[in-house]
Amino acid sequence: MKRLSLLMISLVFVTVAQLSAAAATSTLTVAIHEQNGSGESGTATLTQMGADVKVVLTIKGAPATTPQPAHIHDGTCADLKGVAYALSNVVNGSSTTTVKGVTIDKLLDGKYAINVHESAANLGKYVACGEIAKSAM
Ligand SMILES: [Cu+2]
Repeated sequence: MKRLSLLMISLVFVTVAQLSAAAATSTLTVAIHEQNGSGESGTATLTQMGADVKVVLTIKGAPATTPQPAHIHDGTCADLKGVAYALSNVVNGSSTTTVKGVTIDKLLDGKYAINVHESAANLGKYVACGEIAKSAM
């Protein structure tokens, strides 16, 4: 009986330790991979800013003058669904957006992918994509 209560106490300690380890994610870097031979790849850096998430895309190989639409989509890069959150166009390889009313943890809990399209005129061609996940880098 004494052994059992010791076991129970240690289980409680382990649970408390795990809860404190599950603090809100404050920053996350997502690798953005080339798609369709575009030569474009880079990173998305997500930073929790109060109730909003700042998303900074840094893409190498992007055209200097053609703005490239970017979004956070539902789904995965292999199976992209609708747009969940719009991002600012990538211009000369960079894009910064404040996505209102979301947390990095909410994004991590779901299935979301950040993708970049070739141009507004050619949205159907995807040039780069990365899934929002802890193991993304
Ligand atoms: Cu998109």
